[in-house]
Amino acid sequence: MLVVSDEVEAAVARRRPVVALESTIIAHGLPRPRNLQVAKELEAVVRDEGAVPATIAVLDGRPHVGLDKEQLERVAHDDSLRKLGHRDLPLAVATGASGATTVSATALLAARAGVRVFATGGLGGVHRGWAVTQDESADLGLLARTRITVVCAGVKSILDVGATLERLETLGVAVAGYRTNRFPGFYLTDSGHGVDWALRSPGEVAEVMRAQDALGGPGTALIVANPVPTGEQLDPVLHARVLDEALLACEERGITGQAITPFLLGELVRRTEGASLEANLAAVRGNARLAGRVAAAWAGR
Ligand code: PSU
Ligand code: MN
Repeated sequence: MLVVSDEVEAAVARRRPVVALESTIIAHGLPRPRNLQVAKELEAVVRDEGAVPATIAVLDGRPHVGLDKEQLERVAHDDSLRKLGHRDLPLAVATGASGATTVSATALLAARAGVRVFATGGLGGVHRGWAVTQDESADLGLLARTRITVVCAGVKSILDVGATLERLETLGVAVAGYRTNRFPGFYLTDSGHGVDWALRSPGEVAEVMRAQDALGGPGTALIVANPVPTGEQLDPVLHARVLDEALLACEERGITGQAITPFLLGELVRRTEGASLEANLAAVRGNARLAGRVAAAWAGR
C-alpha cells in the first residue's frame, strides 16, 4: 500500500536517521513560488544533519514516503491537490485522489513506514470559539494513538493554545520544551503558556523515546516544542493585531472546516507583509534541523 522511496527504505532497514516532513505546509500553508524552494530547503537541512528526508504525500491514490524531485514539484505546484487528514487517507487511496498530508496523515504514514521522527511548523489544535464550532484538529487525536516524535514550534498561534495544551494532557500526549520551560507560540518564541518538562539535547530526547517504548504504555506521541529564536520571531504586538483582524475576516467570509487554517495563515502573511512567513520559515527550518539531530541520536542508540 505504501510507496516508500528506495533511499528511505534502505535507511529505515539499516536503522539510519530518517526525518518525516509533511506536505500540507508546502501545498496549502505557504505562498508560491516560495513553497517549492522551502520544500527543497527543508530536505537539505535534514541532510545537513546526516539524516534522510522523507516528505510524505498521496499521489494518484498512492501514499508516498519520500518524494523525488518531480513529485516534490507536483506537491508545490498542482492546484488540484487536496488537503488530507488521516481520515481522508482511505478515501484518497480508493478513489485514486492526490493530496498533501497534514500532521495527522503524515504521522500515521511515517509510523507505518517505520519512521520515528517528524518535523513540522506548528501543530493543529483547538480553534478559538471551539465551544460553538467544535473545531479541533485531528492532529491531536492521531498523536494520542501514534508512536512518533514530532518536533514543532508548538501549535499554530491562530488557535486557542491553552485549550490545546489541556487537550494534549487529557489525551496523554507527552509535551516537552526544547531548552525552555515556555511553550513556544509558532510565530512567537513564547505562547504565554508554560510546559512542565524541558529537554536539553537530542540525546535526551532519544532517551525519552526509549523510555516510552520500554514502559509499554499506550502508543502515544512525544511533542518536542522548539521555539523560534527571539531574533527571528514575529513582533508580538503586530502578531496580536493582525491575528484579530484575520480571525474577524474569517468569520465575515464564513470560512469553515479544513479551509480555516490555510486561510488564516495566508491572511497573516498578507497583513504582516510577509513578516509572518519569515517567522514561520525560521521555525520550520529550526525544527527540521533539530529533528535531524534527534533522528541521529535515536539511530545511534
Ligand atoms: N504548520 C505550518 N503550516 C501548516 C500546517 C502546520 O507551519 O500549513 C498544517 C499542518 O499540516 C497541520 C494542519 O496538520 O495545518 C492543521 O490543519 P487543521 O487545523 O485543518 O487540522
Ligand atoms: Mn479543523
